Amino acid sequence: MKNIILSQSKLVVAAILLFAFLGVTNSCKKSSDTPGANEVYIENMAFNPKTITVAANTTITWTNKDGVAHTVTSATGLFDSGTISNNGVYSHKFTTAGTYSYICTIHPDMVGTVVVNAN
Ligand SMILES: [Cu+2]
Repeated sequence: MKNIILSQSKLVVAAILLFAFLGVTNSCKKSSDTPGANEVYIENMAFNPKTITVAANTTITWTNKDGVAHTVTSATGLFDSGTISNNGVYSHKFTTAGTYSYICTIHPDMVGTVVVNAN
């Protein structure tokens, strides 16, 4: 009888540890934030992904994950976000196939490219 109680309590401990482990791995997944299909994160002074490829008529959304302000500014003047502060977002719909280079005007070393494929 004592052995049964002992093994049951071991089982309970094992179950608690398992749930705790699952909880930890689950929260890790949530915190390792990655941009979605039509999304660019501005983080660590860079555009992520640096090159994004979408179909024509797709709206791309940039989110500034940095503590400092950035811009998303077309090299040809096609689009310009203006200043995007921390957690700010900017969206632009790309209607025409082509390759569009852009920079952050505050940090001109930050460059990105949008490749738009014809539908
Ligand atoms: Cu910047």
